[in-house]
Amino acid sequence: MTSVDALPTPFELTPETTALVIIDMQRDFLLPGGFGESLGNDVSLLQKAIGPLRDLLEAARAAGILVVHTREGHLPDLSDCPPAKLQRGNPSHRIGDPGAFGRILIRGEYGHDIVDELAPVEGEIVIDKPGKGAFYATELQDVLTAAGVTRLLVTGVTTEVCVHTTVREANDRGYECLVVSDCVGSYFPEFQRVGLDMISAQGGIFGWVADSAAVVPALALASTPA
Ligand code: C5J
Repeated sequence: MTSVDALPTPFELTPETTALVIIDMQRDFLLPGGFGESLGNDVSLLQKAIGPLRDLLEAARAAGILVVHTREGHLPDLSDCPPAKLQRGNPSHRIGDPGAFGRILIRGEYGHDIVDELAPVEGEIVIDKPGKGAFYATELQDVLTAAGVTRLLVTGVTTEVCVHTTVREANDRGYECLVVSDCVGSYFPEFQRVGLDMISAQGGIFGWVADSAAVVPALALASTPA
């Protein structure tokens, strides 16, 4: 066991009970010309997370901890998309509409998949989720239980939407979550700052926050045989 220097207190890292969760690092959200940019967002704010996250992913693979990737999206017939979600937002860019990288947020389309830099390798879990939270209508909790995981390193996009929703869901289910601050991204700098502050405020109301410079060496240390 190793301690990560984190807010509001050190976070105990135990590789055998910890998973790296990578939320929605999908082309639709991150690539220039994609869905995210078509809504007027600056995707470079999200792309900043790719480099640190690739390093963290390599460290997690080297440490042998469970790696879980998620993808937000829907079945081609949209039967798993509530009307309230479908009808929300810019009418010319709705879920299922044609986009630069295929139908927007539809499973199997190029834009729905994970960016090349963070592509899952064999043995890693990929959870397809219809909602913002990774626990809602998915097998995530069963997967974590079967693996004996109780502590999550949470990363991905966007900080205030799918990362936050997932951390809140996890917290209510009893998981200890550490959000890796430079491995999450928001289109809105203010939401990034406040979203991270909200995790560790009030004595860690939703969990812990640390940057990858603190987590990566701790992962290496924790997984080195004594
Ligand atoms: C959004 C997400 N922002 N993955 N999805 O709609 O955060």
